[in-house]
Amino acid sequence: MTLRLCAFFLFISLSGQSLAADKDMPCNSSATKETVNLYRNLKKLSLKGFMFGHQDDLAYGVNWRYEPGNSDIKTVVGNYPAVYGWDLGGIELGQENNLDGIPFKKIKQFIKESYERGGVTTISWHARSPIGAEKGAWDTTRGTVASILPGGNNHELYKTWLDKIALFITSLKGNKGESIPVLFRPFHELTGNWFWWCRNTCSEFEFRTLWRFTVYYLQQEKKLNNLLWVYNTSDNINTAEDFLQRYPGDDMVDMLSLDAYQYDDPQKNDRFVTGTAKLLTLIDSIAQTKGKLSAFAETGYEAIPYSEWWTRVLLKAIGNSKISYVLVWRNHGYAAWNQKMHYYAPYKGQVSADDFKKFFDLPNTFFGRDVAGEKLYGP
Ligand code: BMA
Repeated sequence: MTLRLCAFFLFISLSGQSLAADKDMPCNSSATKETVNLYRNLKKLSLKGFMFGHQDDLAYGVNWRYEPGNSDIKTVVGNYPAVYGWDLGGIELGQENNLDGIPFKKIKQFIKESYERGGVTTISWHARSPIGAEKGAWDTTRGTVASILPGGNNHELYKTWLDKIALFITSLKGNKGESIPVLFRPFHELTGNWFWWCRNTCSEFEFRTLWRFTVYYLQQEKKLNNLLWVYNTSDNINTAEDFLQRYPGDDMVDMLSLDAYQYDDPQKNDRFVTGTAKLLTLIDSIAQTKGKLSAFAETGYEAIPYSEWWTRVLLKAIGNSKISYVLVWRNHGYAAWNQKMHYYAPYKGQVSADDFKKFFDLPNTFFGRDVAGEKLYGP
């Protein structure tokens, strides 16, 4: 066994329960000041309401791309979202652009810009499968996870991926040189059956080891102390046991979260509202017991054809759960691959724009101006 491998096993057996017992601290006891502050402030903020987030908000929207200062959300409510989602898929290959074509250099700029305004950054990672490359993250060949774990054929390759992630995250610095805190949500929708890390492709033990190795490597080897770790399932679960089946441990998670999309017509049935409300209540209660944060990490109704979706559907689905934020997916615009519009946030003139304004005006929905006032990175 190499020295590094020993260090990993030592780390995973020693880390944990005693450190994680302090509910005022993120799971990384060496987290930077700003990261600890963010963690504590998000807990306080979640008692008053939830933040609104949008994926790729500053990069493009419906009918525009890379216009400095632009944001579809801003065209509707005159304000930016509070949370900005980005994806690092493609960084592992050394690509210049992520899987949706955004240059990583621009993502870095957008993160700095939004952080300086007081916004919150969350990062997901649609990493390409090391085995079924042509399907990208959406390959479900069994054994992929096993191949990148310590001792696996692709383990060294996986470490080079993490090196690239670390280089990017380390480069995120505020004006004073401080590291910008990031809500990091790797291996998302883990209870699904569409990504190479989903539950149909690896055992519970393999998934937990993947998570724990990733935390170990980024934290101990790469010294990243600006990450809050976000555990995320899709909505094909029913119970706390389902949600926690692959949970890597309280010592390696800061936030518990759900992804759930509206697919059917909300005016014909309320499945999305009732199903999501039930799961968010469940996840929120698990988070409260564990002293963790919770979030509705991805949602949306593609092209939002129902004009009152924000107040009559999303708001009800969230109910009284104490989530930190809800984030809707990206505003790609026209999607040539399936010949329809692919967007989840309103833009000026979109049919749900007026309803979104009502949602924005509520005292418990937080946008850019609200989080700027909250000073989430300060004591
Ligand atoms: C999906 C779609 C894809 C995109 C992927 C990762 O939901 O938006 O077009 O590549 O997310 O961002």
